[in-house]
Amino acid sequence: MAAVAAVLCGLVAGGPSATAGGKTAAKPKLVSVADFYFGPDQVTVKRGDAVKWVWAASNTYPHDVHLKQGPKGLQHKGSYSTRTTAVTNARFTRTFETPGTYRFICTIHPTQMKLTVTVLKGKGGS
Ligand SMILES: [Cu+2]
Repeated sequence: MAAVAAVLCGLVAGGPSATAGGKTAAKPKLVSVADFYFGPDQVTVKRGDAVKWVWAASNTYPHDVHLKQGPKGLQHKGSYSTRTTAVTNARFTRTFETPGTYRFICTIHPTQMKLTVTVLKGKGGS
């Protein structure tokens, strides 16, 4: 039957489909966890970007990263804090999907070690 051939031709037409979007490969912002400061102590990222904390090799005191206050409606708040109180050789990376202001401290040195992360509404990676 001729009708079958016509249907097959219709399926082949159309050419290659457009590839969807580009990869979001923005590098994380680095924050040093040191005796007794976060460096820098203020970081601004776009929504979807990550912050990576790196414990300094020169540390002689233990430190952690603890989210003291996050934006309203933030889910899984506990996942923004480390469980470790490492001295050196520790890393902690967290991706920020909820815009707003995040205030971090080291629970061992809460008055000295403070960090503010601001997450902008615009999507990162462009
Ligand atoms: Cu500390």
